[in-house]
Amino acid sequence: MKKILEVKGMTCSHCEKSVKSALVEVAGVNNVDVNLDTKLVTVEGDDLEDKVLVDAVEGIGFDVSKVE
Ligand SMILES: [Cu+2]
Repeated sequence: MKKILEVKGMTCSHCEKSVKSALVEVAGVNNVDVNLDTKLVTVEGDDLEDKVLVDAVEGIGFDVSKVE
Protein backbone atom coordinates (compact mmCIF):
# COMPACT_ATOMS: atom_id res chain seq x y z
CA MET A 1 0.00 0.00 0.00
CA LYS A 2 0.97 3.59 -0.45
CA LYS A 3 0.38 6.73 1.63
CA ILE A 4 1.17 10.28 0.66
CA LEU A 5 1.92 12.74 3.44
CA GLU A 6 2.04 16.48 3.03
CA VAL A 7 4.79 17.62 5.40
CA LYS A 8 5.27 21.26 6.34
CA GLY A 9 8.62 22.80 7.17
CA MET A 10 11.00 20.68 5.10
CA THR A 11 13.48 23.04 3.47
CA CYS A 12 16.68 21.20 2.66
CA SER A 13 18.30 17.82 2.19
CA HIS A 14 18.91 17.58 5.92
CA CYS A 15 15.18 17.82 6.61
CA GLU A 16 14.61 15.27 3.88
CA LYS A 17 17.04 12.85 5.54
CA SER A 18 15.48 13.33 8.97
CA VAL A 19 11.96 12.67 7.71
CA LYS A 20 13.13 9.68 5.72
CA SER A 21 14.93 8.04 8.62
CA ALA A 22 12.03 8.65 10.99
CA LEU A 23 9.63 6.95 8.60
CA VAL A 24 11.77 3.97 7.60
CA GLU A 25 11.89 3.02 11.28
CA VAL A 26 8.11 2.61 11.35
CA ALA A 27 7.05 -1.03 11.26
CA GLY A 28 5.86 -2.10 7.81
CA VAL A 29 7.49 0.71 5.89
CA ASN A 30 9.49 -0.49 2.88
CA ASN A 31 10.26 2.69 1.02
CA VAL A 32 10.10 6.45 1.58
CA ASP A 33 10.38 9.07 -1.11
CA VAL A 34 10.58 12.79 -0.29
CA ASN A 35 9.85 15.53 -2.78
CA LEU A 36 11.17 18.80 -1.37
CA ASP A 37 9.49 20.91 -4.06
CA THR A 38 5.98 19.64 -3.49
CA LYS A 39 6.54 18.78 0.22
CA LEU A 40 4.98 15.41 -0.48
CA VAL A 41 6.36 12.27 1.13
CA THR A 42 5.41 8.98 -0.43
CA VAL A 43 5.52 6.01 1.94
CA GLU A 44 5.21 2.46 0.67
CA GLY A 45 4.75 -0.59 2.85
CA ASP A 46 2.33 -2.99 4.51
CA ASP A 47 -0.43 -2.24 7.01
CA LEU A 48 0.47 1.43 7.27
CA GLU A 49 -1.58 3.48 9.71
CA ASP A 50 -1.98 7.20 9.19
CA LYS A 51 -1.60 8.05 12.85
CA VAL A 52 1.64 6.10 13.28
CA LEU A 53 3.18 7.78 10.25
CA VAL A 54 2.05 11.23 11.37
CA ASP A 55 3.40 10.63 14.89
CA ALA A 56 6.79 9.60 13.49
CA VAL A 57 7.08 12.79 11.44
CA GLU A 58 5.68 15.11 14.10
CA GLY A 59 7.90 13.45 16.70
CA ILE A 60 10.94 14.97 15.00
CA GLY A 61 9.39 18.42 14.73
CA PHE A 62 7.62 18.63 11.41
CA ASP A 63 3.92 19.16 10.83
CA VAL A 64 1.84 16.86 8.68
CA SER A 65 -0.99 18.77 7.04
CA LYS A 66 -2.53 15.96 5.06
CA VAL A 67 -2.43 12.19 4.56
CA GLU A 68 -3.86 10.52 1.49
CU1 LIG B 1 16.55 21.24 6.39
